[in-house]
Formats: sequence, structure tokens, C-alpha cells
Amino acid sequence: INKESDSRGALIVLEGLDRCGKTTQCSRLLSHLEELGHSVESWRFPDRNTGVGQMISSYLANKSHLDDHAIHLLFSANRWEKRSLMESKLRSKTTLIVDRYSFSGVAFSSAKGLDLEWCKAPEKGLLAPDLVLYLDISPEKAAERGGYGDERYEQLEFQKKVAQSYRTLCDSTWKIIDATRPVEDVEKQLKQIVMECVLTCQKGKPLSQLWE
Ligand code: FDM
Repeated sequence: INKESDSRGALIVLEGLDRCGKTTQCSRLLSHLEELGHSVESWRFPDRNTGVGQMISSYLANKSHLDDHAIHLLFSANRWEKRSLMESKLRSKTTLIVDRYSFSGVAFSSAKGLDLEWCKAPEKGLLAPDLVLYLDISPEKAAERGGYGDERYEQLEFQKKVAQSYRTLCDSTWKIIDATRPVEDVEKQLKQIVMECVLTCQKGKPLSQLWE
């Protein structure tokens, strides 16, 4: 029985190491859904446009130093400042394709050695994605793709640790996609999984919260 009020947009998150192809796939999914006439937006975290986002951006560019816990909480705050907009978009039936979310937050900070549960705590109460698409690639292969920039985390040894942390976060809402396949193959696979999720949410599915 479809309660009209439960019909909503889907919250779809793409995660993965640097250079796994997330950003390309996000934009392809966006145009695909738009072409099909869906209401859809593409978001990314960190959102560097807010005040908090600017602090994060300067940290990532190595232009400022922050304690590991402090930057972790800023990344989290950057999601909290978008939470209510996120909820209202979803309730007004707009699907959100999100490039990185809380899983990046926990994976990157715990890769530095911060306690996993401590890292998850500030994320509790944010909206839980309906689907997490993990673009799986080994840190070595990702590094071979080149184009690691000069940002703080773009180093092979650190990416190896991040890959391990991601592995501990994976649950039943995750779909692991082989990101070493040609871009078009990955795209095709993602479109299929995403459409299924969008339709489920359209029919009606309650929103839930992360890690509660
Ligand atoms: N990152 C991203 C974190 O460390 N924590 C977070 O919560 C998020 C969302 O920021 F290295 C890291 C991951 C990446 C960097 O991401 C910037 P983009 O996708 O390159 O902008």
C-alpha cells in the first residue's frame, strides 16, 4: 500500500578512493536521470561553498593545520549544515546523487588512527543513504591512473589505509562495483542499480538515520 507521503527521492551515495571515477560517474548518473525526466541533483561532500567548507578546503590544500579530531568534526558539521535541505529535497521527491558522505568521513579519519566509534558518533542522526555505491579499485591501480593532486590525502600509503577502513564500514546498503572496468561498463551497471533504487523510493520508503 503506497502512502502518498512516503513517496520521495532517493539518497544515493558514491564512495571510493581518490581516482576511482566517482565524480565522472556522478555526472553521468545525473544526466541519465535528468533525461528520464526525474527531479535530481548532484551534491558532493565536502561542500566547499559554506563557511565550514572553506575551512576544510584550506586544510585539504595544506594551507592550514588542524588537529585530526577537529577536522573530523568540521567534515561532519559540513554534512549537518546541509541535513535539513537534504531532507526537504528528498521529501519533495528530488533524488540526490552524492559524491562522498559520512563513510568518507569515517574512513579517512580512522585511517589516521582515530577510534572508529568516535569517528561514527557525530554522524549519528544524519540521513541514511538508500544506496551506497562503492567504486572498488586497489590503491595501486588508482595511483597508476595519475592525477593525484597536491591535496593532503592524495598519497598511496595513506590511500591503502583508507581502503582498509572502508572495508570495515560496508553493510547491506552497499553495492561494490568493480571500478577497474571501462567507464561505460561501470556506468551501465550503476544506472541499473540506481534506477531500481529510485523506483523503490518513488513507491514509498521511510527515511532512516545513520548508525542509530
Ligand atoms: N574527506 C571527505 C574526508 O576526509 N572526510 C570527509 O568527511 C569527506 C566528505 O576529503 F581526500 C576527504 C576525502 C578527500 C578529500 O574530497 C576531498 P574530494 O572528493 O577530493 O573533494
